[in-house]
Amino acid sequence: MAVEETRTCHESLGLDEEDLLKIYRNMLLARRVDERSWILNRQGKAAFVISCQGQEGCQVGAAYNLRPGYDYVYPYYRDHGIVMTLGMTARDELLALLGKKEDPNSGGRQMPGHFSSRELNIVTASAPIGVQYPQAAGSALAFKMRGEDGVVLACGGEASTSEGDWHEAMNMAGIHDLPLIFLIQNNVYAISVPEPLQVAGSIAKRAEGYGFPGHQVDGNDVLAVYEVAREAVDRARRGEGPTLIEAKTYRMTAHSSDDDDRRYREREEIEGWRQKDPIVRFERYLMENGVMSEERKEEIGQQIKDEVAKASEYAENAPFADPEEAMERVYAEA
Ligand SMILES: Cc1ncc(C[n+]2csc(CCOP(=O)(O)OP(=O)(O)O)c2C)c(N)n1
Ligand SMILES: [Mg+2]
Repeated sequence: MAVEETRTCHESLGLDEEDLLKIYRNMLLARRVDERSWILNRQGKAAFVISCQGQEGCQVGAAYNLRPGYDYVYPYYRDHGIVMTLGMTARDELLALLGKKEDPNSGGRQMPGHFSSRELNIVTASAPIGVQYPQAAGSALAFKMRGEDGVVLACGGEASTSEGDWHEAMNMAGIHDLPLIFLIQNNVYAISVPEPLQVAGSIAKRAEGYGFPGHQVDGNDVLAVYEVAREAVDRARRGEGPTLIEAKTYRMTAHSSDDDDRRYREREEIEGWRQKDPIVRFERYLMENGVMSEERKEEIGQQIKDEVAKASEYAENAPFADPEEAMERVYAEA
């Protein structure tokens, strides 16, 4: 079921040490915010958590290629690593989690994980699986019609490829050579449904039927994802059309804070994937290549811990939105 593990090397990708440490920080920040979110949930402060844990490699690796505020992004609910790479902060994330007035995504109206930012061109998400794809194709068509070199990144899990919307958007992208990148994060489960009961054949190979390239990549190797996404982004900017990326990864937590995954998967299976944790793997890579020492790792870890603690304190003390404002900015005002 797992794709072969890869070892991609940063020099051949033109990434310097500063890039690598930025990528590392983004992955670690996403993980620590996520962990903090579960604590807030267990304390009864956060109603609902939906995690990125295990998927930070494919998220940060892909998003590191984008031009924030220029390219358009249609993330799905696990994409904390993507939105934070684009510029959302731990504070923004935790304000959203707790449904606070200052939440920049929706002022506390949306569920957590339904990202939105005008400045970052993150288009607001709806809860039905797959509806983002045709919208993303529309944005990509707009870039093309205007003759601009922007690209659109649209994300989802493997189960979203079972939706008609995904196929319609793939077809549209293929017909019009749209600057659209589909990043499918195949994390083996759709709530309790395992991949073999969701996907027949290969997701990556489906691209061929729509007339454009599809790649399967080790989604827990951040540099491998960066490389394949860079190729896709360059191709889209050159006006050559879409790419499908299937990143093979694993959902390390339960589906959400409302799910009990002990009912449908073995602890040993999770443990096996923990050995391939994308953050641990990247730490090992950075240390082996002399980019990060043990002391530097401690220092970065502490900085991020402090940043998340501060953000959490701020978000916990921030006021809730006023009930009278609930309908504002939901419907167009006459
Ligand atoms: C159209 C639709 N059907 C069902 C659901 C309920 N639902 C929410 S998440 C989810 C699983 C999606 O799995 P996948 O696409 O693999 O993403 P993952 O959660 O594994 O990251 C389902 C079935 C929904 N939101 N929308
Ligand atoms: Mg899935």
